[in-house]
Amino acid sequence: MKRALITGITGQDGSYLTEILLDKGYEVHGVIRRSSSFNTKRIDHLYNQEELLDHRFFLHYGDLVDTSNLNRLLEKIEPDEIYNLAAQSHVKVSFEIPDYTAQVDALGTLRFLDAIRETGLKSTKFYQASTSELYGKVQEVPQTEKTPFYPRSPYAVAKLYGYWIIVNYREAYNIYASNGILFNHESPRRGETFVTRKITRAASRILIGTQDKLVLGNLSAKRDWGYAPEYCEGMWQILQHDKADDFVLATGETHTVREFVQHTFSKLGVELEWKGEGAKETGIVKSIDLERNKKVFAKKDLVNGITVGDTVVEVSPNYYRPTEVELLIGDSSKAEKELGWKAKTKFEDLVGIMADADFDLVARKGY
Ligand code: NAP
Ligand code: F7E
Repeated sequence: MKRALITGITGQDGSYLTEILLDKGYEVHGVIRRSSSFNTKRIDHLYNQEELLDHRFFLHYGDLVDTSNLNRLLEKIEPDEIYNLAAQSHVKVSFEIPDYTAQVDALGTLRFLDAIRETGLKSTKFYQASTSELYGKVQEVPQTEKTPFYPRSPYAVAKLYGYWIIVNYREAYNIYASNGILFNHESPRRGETFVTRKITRAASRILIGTQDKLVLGNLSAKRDWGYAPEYCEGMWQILQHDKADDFVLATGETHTVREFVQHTFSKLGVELEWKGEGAKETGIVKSIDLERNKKVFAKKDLVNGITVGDTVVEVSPNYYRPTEVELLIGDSSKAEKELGWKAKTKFEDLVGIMADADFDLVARKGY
């Protein structure tokens, strides 16, 4: 039985990857941080399954800033595969805590690689969660494995170190270490402060009447958004390749934040019109299809939070970033050719999955 060690197991990707690896018959070990409140809600459902009783799913306390802890974990578990997903992953927050972001996202990767080297676990394969944020102020459209990097945030600069230390340890010490350069991937498990989830959650709450407005930053930023479970399967495929290498995973389509908002409301039966520009831009309710909501949700009376003419979207410069990444669109032909990986879920379907899940959650629980 193969043994995998996942850092960041309590995050969006960690939870999907755990399901995928348990399904494939792996023994899965996850690193969790000590927290003053529960931080395992994305993996709690796995506790009730046979895997735990089967002794195939284990959690260990740890932190990427604690070198001796990482060494101990490696010695104890001797994993065949390591997926390093742990990170301070919020780009805007990285401007507030740049030192901590570098400690975790850059040096955390180094600590792990060094632990592999020191424990002599040379056959262990290592996956590094690299990111399309490396391209930042893009030097080429679309972005491939060969596009030069130009990071635009402390997060991206820290991840740039992570990327290159992987390449260096691969070349210097012959460690099997690969970078997955993943473009944005989303799901109903996405953290609530990332823009997609913020939008689908807010739109649901606005319809039901528990929130007045959705306040966002740069509506014109463009992202290549895919569906997270497919990208987590891609992580596994990257480590099954005969040699360690770096791969872009992306959909090849790009959309603005504004389009994400428009499609979310539309999916929930509300058409918006946009007025003004920049920080004065607003999204106003043009029409509400109550019949459609009645059919889809069978909960017509729930959708009573808005009327035609209401301003439901506003812009606040508080959400602008000191340096922004304006456009991302990836080309994952290499992954398709060498791994057989291709994104399947289209933008509108992704919006639909997330909007439905959040509407359902808000309707049932009110948040
Ligand atoms: P996420 O939901 O923010 O999860 C981050 C995980 O890292 C959480 O489990 C978190 O633990 C853990 N963590 C944070 N700091 C840690 C530390 N010091 N020591 C140990 N664990 C720590 O992120 P995600 O969306 O799943 O992304 C997974 C990885 O892929 C991240 O490295 C991210 O930077 C990268 N990435 C993400 C995307 C994307 O679009 N999602 C794209 C490219 C790359 P808590 O639960 O305790 O906070
Ligand atoms: O922002 C704009 C914002 O925070 C997307 C992380 O997983 O993907 C993620 O990073 C865009 C940006 O994701 C708001 O300015 C507008 O242009 O959802 P986000 P991100 O910065 O792309 C990459 C690949 C990672 O690696 C990261 O770990 O949306 N935007 N208004 C906003 N963004 C947020 N968060 N909140 C707003 O109100």
